[in-house]
Amino acid sequence: LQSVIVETSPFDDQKPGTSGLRKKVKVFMQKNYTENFIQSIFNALGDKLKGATLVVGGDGRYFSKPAINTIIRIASANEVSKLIIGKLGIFSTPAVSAIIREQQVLGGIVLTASHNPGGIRNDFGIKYNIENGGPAPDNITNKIFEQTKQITQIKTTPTLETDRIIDILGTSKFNVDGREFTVEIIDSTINYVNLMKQIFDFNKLRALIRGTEDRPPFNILLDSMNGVTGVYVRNIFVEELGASPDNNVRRVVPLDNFGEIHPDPNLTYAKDLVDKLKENSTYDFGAAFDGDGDRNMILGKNAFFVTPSDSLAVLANNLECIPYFQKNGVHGFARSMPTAAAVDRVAAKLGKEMFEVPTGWKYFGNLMDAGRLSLCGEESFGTGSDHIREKDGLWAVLAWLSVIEAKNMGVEDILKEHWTIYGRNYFTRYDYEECETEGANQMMQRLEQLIASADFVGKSFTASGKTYTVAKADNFSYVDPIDNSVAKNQGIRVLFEDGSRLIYRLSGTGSSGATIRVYIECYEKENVLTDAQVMLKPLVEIGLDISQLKKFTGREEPTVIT
Ligand code: VG1
Ligand code: CO
Repeated sequence: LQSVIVETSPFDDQKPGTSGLRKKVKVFMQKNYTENFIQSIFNALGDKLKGATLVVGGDGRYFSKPAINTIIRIASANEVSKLIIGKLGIFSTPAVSAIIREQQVLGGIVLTASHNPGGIRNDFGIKYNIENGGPAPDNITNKIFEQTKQITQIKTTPTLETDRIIDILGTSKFNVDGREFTVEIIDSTINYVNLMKQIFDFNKLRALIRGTEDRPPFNILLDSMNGVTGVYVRNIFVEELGASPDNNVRRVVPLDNFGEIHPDPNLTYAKDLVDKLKENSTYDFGAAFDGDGDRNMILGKNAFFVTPSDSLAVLANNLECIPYFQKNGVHGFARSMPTAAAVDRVAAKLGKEMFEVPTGWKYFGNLMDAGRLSLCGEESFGTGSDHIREKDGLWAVLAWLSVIEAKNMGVEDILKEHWTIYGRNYFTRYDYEECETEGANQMMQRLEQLIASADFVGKSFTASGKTYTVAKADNFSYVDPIDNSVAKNQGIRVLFEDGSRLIYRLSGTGSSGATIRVYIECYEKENVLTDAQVMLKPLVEIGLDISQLKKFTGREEPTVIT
């Protein structure tokens, strides 16, 4: 086969966001749009690409197949020697990270828009992961973006037959420009399931789920939300751990449009699961995952909700019950800046290093590679450890079940015990999705000016009888302790004297308009059993007042509250 050069011209909107390039499917369908971005990734990799192996796969959403075929052809012409691809394109984000590390390959291309809806009218996405298995850091995504602005040529092999290639397991070899090019189609669950078996005690987890002579079965309900985790859930929970395919798992067949739902595990978009747990009090535990399998939501009996910030803190406090940490030790902890500081209290008590990084998993990678970080999380339903370099929804559920097994306690009791020891960081996030970009930008600019004004620090705000005084305000920036790279403009923070916080950010994962996120947190030492929305109401009012959000966006209510 002979490669050819196709002339092209740049698109000006291919800047990767918090987690890759995400756009409507129809944007990716434009002539050369996907081709340009793939070629730009390869251009940014430069000489490293020659003779390299890459992993390709994703959540199987609509447009994955044509995108994979495009990647195969362009990779073959760009002197990549081998692609490892999940059958039917199926590869959860954590499983991609795991196999990049296990096979020690150059990197991977993950085809997903994560928790964004899929299908022809919705979103597609492309993300590059580096050799440590993690999302490309800013210096690489910036390089890719530079390439997208300059690109003039695409190298491809149009005669390479890709039809049905990803439907069948096995290896195909091609000769392109006199070089051998290999495409290996694998079952992407195998390596991942083996990794989980090394990390957790499957015998104990099986006993928990199936019950023993002196303990009834612990009744779980896992919701894959028609996303990619379905195949992994069936494999791990049904086949390995003996869960019932009828009663313990749901929506486990990956669909390319996620059955028209929003595959985002939170109280709004996974309401179906919440309702199931409320209706049926024989369920002890519920969990949901997002489209690409890196997010998780944890629920207890009667849908008792565990905030991701609390989930992180509880796991941090109990890691020693998991064989992986018994063997490797527990180094430091980390959270993204908007994540509530519950885990900080655990770190302080256990004498572990604690890091606060910008939003996005890519900021955890260096710390993990340096051996200073074992467990981290984000308020956006992301939890994970240094077993890979992505957040990992299934790992989080297995970790929770390990803690439940070891403590022989239910979810709610574990949380209450935790709050009694550490106090409670109440947290909520208000999302205003698809606002007009101009209004959202103006709101952020005005906030930036406001917090810079001389009298802002020391100012008091009162709502519903509660008063908060500003101790510090800034636009968060972060210096990576390992490579000293700097990330600026990561969100406006208003920090109050009692430790309460208001944070404002614009999302970097949306595909149209602007999404404003407002993060609201307060800490209570004694009063730990109040409803979070009730507890945080005064701060929410102050947050809306300070930002004049309603005026700038015209929105009375948030789209989603988590
Ligand atoms: C959101 C979350 C962030 C997460 C990112 C990717 O980003 O806030 O915490 O890392 O999504 O998650 P943003 O910029 O929209 O706030 V996923 O599951 O898309 O890989
Ligand atoms: Co995701």
